[in-house]
Amino acid sequence: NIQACLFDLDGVICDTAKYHFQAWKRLADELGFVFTLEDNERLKGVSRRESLDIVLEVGCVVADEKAKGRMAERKNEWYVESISRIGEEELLEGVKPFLESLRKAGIRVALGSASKNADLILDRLRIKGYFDAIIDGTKIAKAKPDPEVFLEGAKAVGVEPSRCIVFEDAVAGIEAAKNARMKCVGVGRADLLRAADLVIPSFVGVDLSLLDKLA
Ligand code: B16
Ligand code: MG
Repeated sequence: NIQACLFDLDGVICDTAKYHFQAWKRLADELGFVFTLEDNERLKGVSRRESLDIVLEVGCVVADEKAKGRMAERKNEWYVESISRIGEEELLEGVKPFLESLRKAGIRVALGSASKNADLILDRLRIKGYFDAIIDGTKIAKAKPDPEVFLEGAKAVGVEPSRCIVFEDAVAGIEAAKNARMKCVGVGRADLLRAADLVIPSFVGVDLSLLDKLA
C-alpha cells in the first residue's frame, strides 16, 4: 500500500517556470542575446547553476566562475522579487483538494524540489501545513536524476521507497523517482513522460483512487 506522496514543486504544484523564464530572459537581454520560451524548457527541473550554464551556452557567452556566481545571484534576486508577490491563486488547479484528501487519509506528504526557494513559494501559496517534510535544493547535494532528493523525503517521513509515489513534470525527475525505486506519476504530456508509471494531464479530478492504481 502507498503510504507517502512526494511532490516536485515547479510544474506540479505551481507554474514557477514562467518566473524563472522572465528572470533568465532579463539576464540574457542584459548580455545581449535572445533567450526563448523554447530554450527555457531545457531548464525545468535543473539546478540554478546548471541552468545558468545552459543559458550562457544559448548565448555563446563564456564567463569565469566568479562572474557566473554573480549572474546566478542577480537572476535569483529578480526571481525572488516576482515570487514574493504570488499568492494562493497560483496553485495549479486540483492540487489543494488532493493534498487535503491525502491529509485526511493519513498519507504522508513531502516536497522533493531542486529549488532553493521552495520554502518561500510554499509560504506564499499557503500550503506549507500540508507537508510533513520539505526536501529542497538547500538540503541536497546531488541533482535529479540522482534519487537523493526523494530518498531523503521518504526517510524524513519514515516510509519505505516502495510505498512512495512521486509526482513529477520533468524527465530527470521521473528518472530520479525510478532510481529511488519509487512509483512515479508524470504530470503533463504523456508523449514526453513515457518513463512514468502513469501520466495525468493535471490534478483536476484526481482523488485517492489514483493511489490504488499504483499500489
Ligand atoms: P532555484 P523543481 C526547479 O524546481 C525548477 O524546475 C528549475 O527550473 C530551477 O532552476 C530549479 O528548481 C532551481 O530553482 O533557482 O529557485 O533554486 O521542478 O525541482 O521543483
Ligand atoms: Mg518540476
